[in-house]
Amino acid sequence: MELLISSAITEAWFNKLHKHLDSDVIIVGAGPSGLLCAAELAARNVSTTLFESKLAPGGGMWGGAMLFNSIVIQAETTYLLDKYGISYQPQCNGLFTADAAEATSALIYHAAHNGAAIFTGICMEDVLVKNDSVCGVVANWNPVKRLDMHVDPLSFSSRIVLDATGHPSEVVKVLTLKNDVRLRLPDGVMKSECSMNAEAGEKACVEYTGEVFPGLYVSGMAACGVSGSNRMGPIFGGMLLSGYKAAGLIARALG
Ligand code: 48H
Repeated sequence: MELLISSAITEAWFNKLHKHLDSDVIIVGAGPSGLLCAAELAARNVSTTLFESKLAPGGGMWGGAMLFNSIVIQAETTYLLDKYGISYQPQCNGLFTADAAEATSALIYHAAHNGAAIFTGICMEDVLVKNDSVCGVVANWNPVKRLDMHVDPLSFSSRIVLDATGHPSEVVKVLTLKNDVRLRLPDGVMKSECSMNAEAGEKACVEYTGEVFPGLYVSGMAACGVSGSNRMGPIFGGMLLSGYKAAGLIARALG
């Protein structure tokens, strides 16, 4: 019995890996914007691979604010909660709250159920750049990175990569550190995130969601970060709208 269990797990996992060595889209980071984008793309039969460095997908949505695990969303975002079966309660001034555990687990479930392949514990450490275009990522086990083990990574190709790594904007950071590139951003360079301003940050997060370099898109806090926009605190409407917008742009680009 034990060996049958081991065999079933390794066969299923390596089948998933082989199927996703090459995909239409690689999403790096399974926070709310990456998960929403993955769920939307997979629902359109786009082959979607999601790498998350932590054990659990969900990013910053589990924790709400200061570990008070409720999230806030605006009235104009509730249609996305309805679409993904997440319940919410009205508060004041057009704001709503949702349970962080329900909201996060719903996004994870729909991304996986719609067909996105979610790989956890795997960390993007570099990008593939060919013909002046990003065409995949280089990844390794997160524990290997953390233990600073000298182990070479594996490469994964895709037509499009989405940086959904949140505050650190890891994919754009590594692209600009290792390559002499100009980004499709004001001044052509990556900026740093600015201090808290909820209204401005929510607007910028959606506005700057898009392609920053051929083959490389940004969403969520990464879109705020690279554009030098404000953070917005524990309001998640912008993250969901950003993931939704990224999926629409990417689906259109794939044709
Ligand atoms: C693989 C990686 C890597 C890597 C990071 O931070 P997230 O939740 O991302 P968003 O942008 O969808 O949501 C942001 C939101 O949670 C938030 O932080 C807000 C609203 N802050 C406002 C404020 O003022 O503070 O998720 C990103 C995910 C995480 O799970 C990381 O573990 C993962 O990306 N990640 N995965 N390879 N190199 N780097």
